[in-house]
Amino acid sequence: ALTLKEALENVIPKKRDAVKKLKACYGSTFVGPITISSVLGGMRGNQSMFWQGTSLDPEHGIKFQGLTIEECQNRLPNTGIDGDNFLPESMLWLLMTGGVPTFQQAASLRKELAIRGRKLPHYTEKVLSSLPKDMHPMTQLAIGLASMNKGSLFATNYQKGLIGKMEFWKDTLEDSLNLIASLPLLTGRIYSNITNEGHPLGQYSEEVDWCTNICSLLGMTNGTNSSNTCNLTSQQSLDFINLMRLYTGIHVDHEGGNVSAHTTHLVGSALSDPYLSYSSGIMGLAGPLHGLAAQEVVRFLIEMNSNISSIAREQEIKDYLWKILNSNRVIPGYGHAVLRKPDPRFTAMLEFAQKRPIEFENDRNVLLMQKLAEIAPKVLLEHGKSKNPFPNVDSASGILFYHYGIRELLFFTVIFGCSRAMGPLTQLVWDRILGLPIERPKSLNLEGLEALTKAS
Ligand code: NMX
Ligand code: MLT
Repeated sequence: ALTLKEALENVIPKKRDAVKKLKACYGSTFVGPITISSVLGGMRGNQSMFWQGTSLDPEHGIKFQGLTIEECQNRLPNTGIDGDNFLPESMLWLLMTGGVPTFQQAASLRKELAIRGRKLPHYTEKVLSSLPKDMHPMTQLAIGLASMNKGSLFATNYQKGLIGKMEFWKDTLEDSLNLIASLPLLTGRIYSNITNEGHPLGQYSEEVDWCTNICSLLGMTNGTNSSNTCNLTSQQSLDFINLMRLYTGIHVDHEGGNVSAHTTHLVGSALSDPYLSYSSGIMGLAGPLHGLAAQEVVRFLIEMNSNISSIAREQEIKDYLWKILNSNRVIPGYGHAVLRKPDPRFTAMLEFAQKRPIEFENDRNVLLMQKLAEIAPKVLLEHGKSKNPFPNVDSASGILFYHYGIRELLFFTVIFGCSRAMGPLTQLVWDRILGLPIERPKSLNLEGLEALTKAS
C-alpha cells in the first residue's frame, strides 16, 4: 500500500500546475469586495484566504474535501478494534490527499502514527514536569508543543541551508506527523499533571489507534489504568473511545478563517516550523469565544441546573437565559461567525447521546443540554442580536466528556487541540507544497477609512 507521503507525492504535480495556471492566467480576477464593515467587523465575509482541506457552508456546515460528516461516517474506514466511528487517522489521510483511504492505507497510517508517537522528547518531558499542576492545561499544551521545536527537522534543515523551497514540504510533513503522533502522550502527560501529580494514568501502546491511546492515557480504559481510578464499565470505556473518535474525527478543521487555523497558517507563513505554528494556534483555541467555550458550556449547564427546580420548567430556563443576556453575557455554545443553522457537528454529538438513552437517562446535565437546544434559540431570536441563535460545536461535547468522568473543565479544550492539529497542519504542508508566501495584509487607520468614504 502507498504511504501517506507517497500518496501525497502523486497529487502534488496536478495541484502545483493548477495554482501556477491560476496565478499566470487569472491573477487579476476579483474574488470579492471588502467593505468597511468587514474591516471593522472581524473580516466577516472577506474571502481572502486559501484553504484546501475543508469548506464551510453557512446553511449546511462543514465539508471535508467535499464530504459531509455523514458521508465521512459512511466512507472513511475504521481500522480500530471495535466501534462504529471512523478513525481520525482516516480523516487525516482524506484531508492531506483529497482521497478516501483504503482500509489498508488507513491501517498503515494508524500504525505509522502509533510508532512515531511512542516517546516524547526528554526535554519536553522535563519542561512538562516542571510546570505547576494548576497551570492552565492549554498553556501546558502550548509550552509542550513549542518545546518540541528543538527537534524540528524543518527548522534544523532550513537553518543549515540543506533544503530548497520546493522541498520544504517534506520536512514540514515529517514534523507535522510527529506532532500529531505525539498528542496522545502530551495530552496524557498534561492530564496526569493536573489530576495525578504527574504519575501516568495509563499506558501507551503501538498496537492501538490514536484515540484509544488518548483514552488510555487519560485513565479511561479498563486494564491500562495504573492508578485504578477508572470507574467505567467495559461498555462505558468502549463508548468513551468511540466518543473520542467521533469528537476528534469531526473537529479537525473548520475551513481556514477560524482563530486556531488562521493563526497556525499565519505563523507558519513566516516559515516558523509546525511546532511553533500549531503552538500559536493552540493559544487562540484557548479563548472563550473559540475552543474554551466547551468548558464554559459545562460550567453554565451545571450552574443552571442548580438554579432551576426542574428541566421540565421551560419558563424557569427562559428566565435564567434572560438573566444572562440582560447582564451582557453570552450564552456559551450558541451562535457562530459563519454558520446560520445548527452545527452538524453538534447534531452528531447529540446523536451519540441519543443512541445511548439508558446511559444518559439520569444525567441532568446532558438532559438540560438537549432541552436547551430547543429553548435557547427561541430566546436568542427574541433577544435579536445574534445572527445565529442555534447550538454550535461546543454545546454538547464537554458535557459528554464530563459524564464519563473528565471533571477538569479547562481540560476539554486540550482534547479539541488534539483534533484541530490535523486540519491546520495539513494546510501548512500544502502551504509549503504550493510555495505560498509570508502573509502581510495592508492595514488602514481610521483616517484612511474615512478618506475612502469621501472618495466614494
Ligand atoms: N449569546 C448572546 N449574545 C450573542 C451570542 C450568544 N451566544 N452570539 C452572538 N451574540 C451577540 C454578539 O455578542 C454580538 O453582540 P454585540 O453586537 O453587542 O457585540 C451580536 O450578537 C452579533 O454577533 P454575531 O455576529 O451573531 O456573532 P459573531 O460572529 O460576532 O461571534 C461567536 C460569533 C461564536 C463568537 C458568538 O456567537 C459567541 O460569542 N457565542 C458564544 C460563545 C461560543 O459559543 N463560542 C464558540 C464558537 C465555536 N467555536 O468552537 O469556536
Ligand atoms: C471552529 O470549529 O473553529 C469553530 O466553529 C469556529 C469557527 O469556525 O469560526
